[in-house]
Amino acid sequence: MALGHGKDYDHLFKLLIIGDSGVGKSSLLVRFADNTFSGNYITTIGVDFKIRTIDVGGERVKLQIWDTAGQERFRTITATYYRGTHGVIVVYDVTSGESFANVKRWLHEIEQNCDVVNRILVGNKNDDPDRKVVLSEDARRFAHQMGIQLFETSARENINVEETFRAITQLVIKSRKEAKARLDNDGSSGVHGGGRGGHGNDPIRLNQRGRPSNKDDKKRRSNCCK
Ligand SMILES: Nc1nc2c(ncn2[C@@H]2O[C@H](COP(=O)(O)OP(=O)(O)OP(=O)(O)O)[C@@H](O)[C@H]2O)c(=O)[nH]1
Ligand SMILES: [Mg+2]
Repeated sequence: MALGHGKDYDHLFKLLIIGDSGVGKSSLLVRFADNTFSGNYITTIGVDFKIRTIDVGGERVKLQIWDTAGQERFRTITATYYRGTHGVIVVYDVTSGESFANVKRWLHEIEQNCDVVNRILVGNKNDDPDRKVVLSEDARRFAHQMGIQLFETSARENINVEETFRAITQLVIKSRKEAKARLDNDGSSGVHGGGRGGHGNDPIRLNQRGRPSNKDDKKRRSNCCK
């Protein structure tokens, strides 16, 4: 294991959990970090975070996981927590069609705050078939359209929670390796004029219209890490 400079991990990633109020964001985090569950509902005020270190492919990954408030009145606060985020977990409640319909809104919020970021979709409370209203098939189709992986979980029954956090962590590791490979490539080809580690080898960013993005775009979307 290559642990550098007294650190007890190889990677430190910041993850963010978003979604409507009451879908079970805090419950998923508590299940993942402390392996507990409470049926009591204590709505999150502002933001909270927990840390857990996991082993992925022989590497120690320290996850700093931020749990945001779903309530509308906290929206202006939580937007600032996108800064430095590597991966976002968007949660809906499989027993609430409204929370599923609002996923589009949450994905839009990510777009507003991040240039490129890893995302994963989670349908929580998947533990009572009688109460389930968001069909797996519909959710799968939507996730496919959006190019996101879908996990149906239960924080209460501890179903798929570990798998969800591992999947987003693996996505982050993969995209970081790809970004590093791209940088190394650019550096050695000299296409951008700068040497390795110089300022001239930044890749040109394209906006949604395929044009080089201007400073305003960068400013608006520079909150997340790739
Ligand atoms: N049946 C079931 N209930 C759950 C599950 N996860 C959470 N709940 C319940 O749903 C309620 C809301 O859960 P929270 O985790 O507080 O929801 P939240 O998304 O953090 O809500 P905000 O902090 O208001 O945004 C609580 O009463 C939980 O016990 C689950 O997997 N299954
Ligand atoms: Mg909460």
